[in-house]
Amino acid sequence: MRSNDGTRTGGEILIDQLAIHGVQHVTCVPGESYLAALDAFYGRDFVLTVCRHESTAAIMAETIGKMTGRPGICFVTRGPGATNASAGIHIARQDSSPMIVFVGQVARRMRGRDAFQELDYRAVFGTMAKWATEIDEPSVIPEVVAHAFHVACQGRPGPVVIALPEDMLTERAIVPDAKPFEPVETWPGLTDMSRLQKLLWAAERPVAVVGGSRWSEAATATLTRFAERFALPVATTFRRGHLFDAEHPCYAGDLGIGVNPKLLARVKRADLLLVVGDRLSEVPAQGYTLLDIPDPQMKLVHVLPEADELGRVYQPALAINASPTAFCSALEGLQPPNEISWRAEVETAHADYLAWSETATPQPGGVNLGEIMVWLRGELPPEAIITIGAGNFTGWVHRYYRTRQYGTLVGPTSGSMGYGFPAALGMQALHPDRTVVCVAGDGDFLMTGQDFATAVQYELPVVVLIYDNSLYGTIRMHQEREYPGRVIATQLRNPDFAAYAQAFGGFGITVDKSADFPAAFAAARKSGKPAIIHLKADPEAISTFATLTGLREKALAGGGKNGTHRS
Ligand SMILES: Cc1ncc(C[n+]2csc(CCOP(=O)(O)OP(=O)(O)O)c2C)c(N)n1
Ligand SMILES: [Mg+2]
Repeated sequence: MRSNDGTRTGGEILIDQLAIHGVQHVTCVPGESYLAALDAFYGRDFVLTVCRHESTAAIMAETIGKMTGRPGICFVTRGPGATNASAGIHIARQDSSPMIVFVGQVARRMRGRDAFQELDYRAVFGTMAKWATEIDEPSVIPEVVAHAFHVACQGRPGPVVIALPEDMLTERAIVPDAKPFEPVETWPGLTDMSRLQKLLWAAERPVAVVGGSRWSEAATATLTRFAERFALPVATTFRRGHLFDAEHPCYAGDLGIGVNPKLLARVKRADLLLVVGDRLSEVPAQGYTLLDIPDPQMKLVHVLPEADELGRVYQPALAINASPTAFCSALEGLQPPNEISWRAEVETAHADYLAWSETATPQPGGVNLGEIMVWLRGELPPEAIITIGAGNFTGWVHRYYRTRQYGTLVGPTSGSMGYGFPAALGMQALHPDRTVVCVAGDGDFLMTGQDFATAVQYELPVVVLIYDNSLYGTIRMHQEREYPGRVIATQLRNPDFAAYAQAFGGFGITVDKSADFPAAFAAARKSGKPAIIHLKADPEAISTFATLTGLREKALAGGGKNGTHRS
């Protein structure tokens, strides 16, 4: 109950700040450590989702941060709540997503005694989060929270952890609110853009690569116009496929795991590489083999919103410290040469992509996830959202699904299993009217699958496809390559996932032939409920281009590494 003497509790001041900064969605698992903050949500206009596990709450918040560019907000209890949430905090760090995690803390006078569920959050999250802090006085809440929004969003975005001592949340204070936070774009200089223009005019085989965060629908539209004007082949980096329309004539493909060899060759032999928004970290850089380090073989133009990241691994010919949205606006001022000598290249690049993703490769067993992806891409509208976690099953999504719109492919660049399902919940909460399809592995799904209960509770009608190969398939693949025939700790005995969905109050159906998928999908959508389609796959179908037996035989014959997916 609010007092009328001008004072507010720490909890009330905090929740008022969240409203002021424009927060709409909050996820949580409750705890007695932050009851006063929870109480301050009572009767307020937030969409508050209570989850069954803090990893779900944190990943949902990370997804909301990733796709809106404003921090996703998550509340968890001290100790075990915080450590459970750490999966999402690590993802937000690696994926450069803005997020703020509020964590309960023991009362101030008890700190340092190893009190019940006590943790030193600055120490525990000091290297994992972008910033970890604790609020000692309710009077500084507006200042610390405004700063947290700034830190989470500026430069390279990331997670902030804020610990809230229990007695601080109930203490009263008189303090003015902070002003609403607005993210600041970092603009490229005129000299940067004229140097880029010169480099483009001198180029013979330029390629653009886009990835990272801090994008927007408007920025991707501007980038597309730039690509059209310059006839530039554009590739997207690992799990950032939503940044460029896959059906656009300038799209060159996905620079992730299991990459099209023709795309790899094209990027390697480019004489000018324009990398926008992405660090070109280990996975898109193909285990750091794509570009010579530190001095790349081609002229590299690296555009990132954080000066510290520029030159960290690669020495660019031109480093531009700018956020993708600001940089793309500035691209409107560049002029293409009168004659674009590389025009035929863009056509070949797109043709290579189409050929690579056109038809699913044949696979052992009745279910071919490639065929299902090909069907879905013809069936789903461009605004439908696909979410994924980590595992070999994602290879079929990356290769055969064609993302056409900003914000419609959500996956962990950090390769964290268990991501896709909470991401689907986050995206469905953000976009109640869109179709949201989560493609999960059998191992992947059960890392956060208890929150199917959350989907049912909030009537979030996501459709989950579980690719059940009864394996931690990715690891089995590596096992067969490195230790052929010595199978250990990678076999899974799974539940009946259709019955699982039904037991929770959702819709469940089993499919063991690709041809039965369209009817199953239609039934799932028609049910209007959260749904699981249990895809019974043949374990032999280990990736888009290998079988388990094939891998084993090759390794036994001393054929060396086969080089497929990592996670
Ligand atoms: C949280 C987490 N734990 C472990 C791993 C290591 N790992 C990567 S892929 C994988 C197996 C994935 O199995 P599944 O979801 O069934 O997909 P599959 O590879 O069989 O298609 C494992 C254990 C990881 N990436 N993330
Ligand atoms: Mg599996």
